[in-house]
Amino acid sequence: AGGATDAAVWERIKDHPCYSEDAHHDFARMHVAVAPVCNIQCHYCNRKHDCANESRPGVTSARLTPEQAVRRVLTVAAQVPQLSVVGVAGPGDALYDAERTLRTFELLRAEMPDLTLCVSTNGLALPDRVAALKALDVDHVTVTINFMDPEIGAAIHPWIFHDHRRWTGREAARILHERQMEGLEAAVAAGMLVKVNSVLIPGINDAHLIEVNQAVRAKGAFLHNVMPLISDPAHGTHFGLTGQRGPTPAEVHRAREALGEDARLMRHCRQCRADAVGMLGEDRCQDVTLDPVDDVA
Ligand code: CLF
Ligand code: SF4
Repeated sequence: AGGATDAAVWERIKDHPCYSEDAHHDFARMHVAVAPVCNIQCHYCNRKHDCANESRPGVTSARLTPEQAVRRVLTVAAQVPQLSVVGVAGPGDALYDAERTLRTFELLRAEMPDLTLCVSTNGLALPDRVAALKALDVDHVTVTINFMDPEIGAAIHPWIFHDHRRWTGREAARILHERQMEGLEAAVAAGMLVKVNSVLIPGINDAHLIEVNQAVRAKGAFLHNVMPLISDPAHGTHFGLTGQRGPTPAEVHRAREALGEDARLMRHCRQCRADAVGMLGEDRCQDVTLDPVDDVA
C-alpha cells in the first residue's frame, strides 16, 4: 500500500497486515477489547457493540482488563506464529479510557518486546495521548475522520464529551474536528505512522471525502482507508433506525477512484471487530483456543 515507500518506512510496515497490503497474507493481528467507554457519539454506533472506528457494528465482545488482555495475547501468540501486531480498537474509544489502553501496552511491551503496537481512536483525546503512546513505542495510530466541515460532522456525530461537559451539534463537530487535526499533526510530528479511516455515508459525506483526503494527506497521514457504512436496523444504530443506507460496492469504488491516483488508499480493510484475532479476513483463527473471559471489567 501507499506508493513509493522508502526502506526505513518499509521496515516499519512490512509485518503490519493493515499498513502493508503484502503483509496481510503473511502476518496476523489481534485486537484486545480493553477500552469500554467512549467520549463521542457516532450515528453509526451502538454502544452495546464494538467501535465502528475499526469494527463491524452488531457484534459484542467481552471487555478485558489489561492483565486479561495480556494473558490472551500470550495464549494466541503461542498458537499463531504469524501474530505480529496487537491493537486496541474498542469497543469504545481506546484513548478516552487511556489508562487501560496504556497499561495494556506497557505490559505487552515488557512481555513481548518485538510486538508492533497499534491503536485506533476517534481522535478527540489524541492530542493529550501522543507523548504517552510515543513513550511506549506505539508506532501505528489510526484516527477516524469523517468530515472537515462541522455542518457535515454534526450529521454524523451528534455530541461529544470534552473538557468536563457535553457539547452538541456544530459546536461539538467543530471541537472534534480541531482535536482530530491537532492529534493527527502531533502524531505525525512524533514520527508515528498515522492511518485515517473515513466511514463513507451516502448523501452525507460521500462528496466530501475528497476534502478529507486532501487535508489528511497534507498533514502527513500515511494511509487513508475509506470504509463503507454498514447499516442495518437490527444493529439499533441511529443510521440503522432512520434508514440511512450503506454504499453499494460500486459507490465505494467510485468514491475511492474520485480521490485520485495519489490518494494513498488502503484497499484491503476487513472492518474488524474490536476483539478480532488472526489473519485479516479470517475473523478468528479456528484453531486458536481462548480462555473464556467471564468477569467483565
Ligand atoms: Fe487493528 Fe486497525 Fe491496527 Fe489494523 S485493524 S487497530 S490498523 S491492527 Fe486493519 Fe481491521 Fe481494517 Fe482496522 S483490517 S479494520 S484497518
Ligand atoms: Fe461508537 Fe466508536 Fe463512535 Fe465511540 S467512536 S461512538 S465507540 S463508533
